[in-house]
Amino acid sequence: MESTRRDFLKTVGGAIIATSAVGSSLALAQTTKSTDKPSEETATAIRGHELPPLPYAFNALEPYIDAQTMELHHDKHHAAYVKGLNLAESELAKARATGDYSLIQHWSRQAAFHGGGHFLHTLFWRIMAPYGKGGGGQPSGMLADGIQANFGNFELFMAHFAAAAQAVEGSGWGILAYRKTDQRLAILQVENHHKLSQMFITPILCFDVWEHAYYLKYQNRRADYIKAWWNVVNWPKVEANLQAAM
Ligand code: MN3
Repeated sequence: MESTRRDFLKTVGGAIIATSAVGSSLALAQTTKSTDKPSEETATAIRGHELPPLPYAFNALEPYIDAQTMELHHDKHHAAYVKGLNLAESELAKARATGDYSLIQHWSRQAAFHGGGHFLHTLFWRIMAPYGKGGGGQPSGMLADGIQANFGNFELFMAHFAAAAQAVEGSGWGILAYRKTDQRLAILQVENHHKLSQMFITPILCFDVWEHAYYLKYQNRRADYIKAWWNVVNWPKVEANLQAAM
């Protein structure tokens, strides 16, 4: 067993070196060998992050979010975060393999930034839907109950969330998260993709207020973008996220 583990680590170490170039990808991932029983070793096999496809067409969120913004945002910006995360993780893996941790602070920061960017964008695409086809309206069920219990009512929640998103300093996100520790919903302002985050939270709704998310259509009018965005929020999906987080 011990030698198997050593062989595995050696293999992973080899993979680290072999895939350390830009664009390579390393990540903690589930086992991919369907014939093998999952084990501690295979459960930590290394695999890259990939850009997930948009769940709808670039123009699906018109007129609230324009097609050109969606295309650039997904194909260029999100893709860059995936690439950045893969690079950071491969460099960290290289550091483990070589024992050279001289750039540990740099690559840890890069992993936090690009990892936050990748995972938040992945959530962002999925909590939106075309207006009238999943997008817009109001939350119901468990999510509506949670919003009422934590914020008073939906209008108060919207006002709080919009104010938080509006006031994010520079680039960042408004986030609605479930905090398992005390079973509360919380609204967060996140700068960049990771700063001002709280520990022990699971984002269930996130709203990109980087200028790349709205500048082509709204220029500097972030407030107008926020107001329009409510029309494409997919509340049933947000509720499903809450249930999954609980
Ligand atoms: Mn973005």
